[in-house]
Amino acid sequence: MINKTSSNKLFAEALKFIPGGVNSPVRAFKAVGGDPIFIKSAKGAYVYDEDGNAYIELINSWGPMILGHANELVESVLSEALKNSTSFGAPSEIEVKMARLIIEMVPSIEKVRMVNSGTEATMSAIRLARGYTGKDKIIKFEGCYHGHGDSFLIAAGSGAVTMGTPDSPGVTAGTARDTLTAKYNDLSSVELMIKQNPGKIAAIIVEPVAGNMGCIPPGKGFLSGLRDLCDENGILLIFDEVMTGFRLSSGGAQQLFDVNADITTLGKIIGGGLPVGAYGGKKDIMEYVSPSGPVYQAGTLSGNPIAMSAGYSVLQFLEKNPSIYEELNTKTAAICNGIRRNMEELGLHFSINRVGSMFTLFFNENIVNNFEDAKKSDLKIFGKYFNLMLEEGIYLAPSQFEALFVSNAIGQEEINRIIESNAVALRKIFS
Ligand code: KE4
Repeated sequence: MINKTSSNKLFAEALKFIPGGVNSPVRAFKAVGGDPIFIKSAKGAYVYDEDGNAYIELINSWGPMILGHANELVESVLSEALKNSTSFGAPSEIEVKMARLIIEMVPSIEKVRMVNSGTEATMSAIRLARGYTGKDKIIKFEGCYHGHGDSFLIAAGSGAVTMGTPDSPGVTAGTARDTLTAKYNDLSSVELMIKQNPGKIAAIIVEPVAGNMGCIPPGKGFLSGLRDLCDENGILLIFDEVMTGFRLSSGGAQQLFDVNADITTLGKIIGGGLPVGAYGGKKDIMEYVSPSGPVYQAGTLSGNPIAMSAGYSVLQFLEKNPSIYEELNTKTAAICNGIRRNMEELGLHFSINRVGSMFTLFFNENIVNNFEDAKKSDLKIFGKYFNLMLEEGIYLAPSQFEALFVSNAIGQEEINRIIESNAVALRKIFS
């Protein structure tokens, strides 16, 4: 058993002051049992909790830490930036450099606006789509998660489904009425919605690779099919690349699958671990955003120079070292192949979905292609597996409905450790 004395004491304290003791629900370990571990520090591929336990980590702050924790490059850039104060609330050069770099790396983005979280990016993107098209409805997909904006908390994934509140109280019927939910990887469900709502749909928003019902890749022709449906019906296609942007390639999922979005939302990696989101797209659409156009959106800390410095240093590194994606793919494939070998030895046939350096082991013997499939996974076994891996010193996302993220700080030793720990955990559950 792990010594969690200090974490437990801190959690008891946290519960007095913070709802559920955490600042984001999925962190509370509700889906896996037990109290959360409190992280004290992290370096490279490891996190260290308040009781001195070390873990190889596969959350990486839910995606941002693609280079690993406390990366020297990011740290040195930040220490320089901190000397010039932390926020101006006025335009600064680093914001121009950041915008130019994002536009260079993501071809479909011609103009981009920085915000402070993925939620802000997606909320702003659908407001822009509605303002630009003059239409009210949006289509999202069951199990996809686009942050906690009201319009998205309908059949939402990630923490919402983990907590059992995919349709959150507090979202008004009026708001919910304008959000239509289709089935991921099912173009006919989208066609039906479009047919039933002629001329009313402003945008389709999709995770081009779903990460919030566990990792689910787009089926052959799914993304290009959405592109065609949008073109045929005057609907804007929004790729929510908060998770996949700069994770799957330097141009994100749209470069990987060669399908361009009209608006792209970004987050996570572009902040280098600091709070940053962004939305961008074609010039004529983005020109609709205030002050160049009528769609209002603002933010005290948008384009914050410290956050921009961190994010810019990471993106610049990724742009200059595209071989990192090959490395990340190879490392993640090695982990998944090792887990498959372990399962074969035990006669287990659970599904693993992987795209690049995102993957999910589903405790589900069927292929997982959509939210319905994902929800058939055995959550009790997942809870046991999570805690056994934690005891082995491997830190997984505390929910079956999350993707795991590999950082490039992971080396062969960590890959071996993860595979060995997986074998121990599976044996303890199944033999
Ligand atoms: P944030 O507001 O949490 O920065 O971004 C929201 C968001 C938007 N779009 C996608 C595709 C996302 O995955 C997210 C946030 N991801 C979750 C992890 N599945 C954040 C973790 C959490 O909620 O604590």
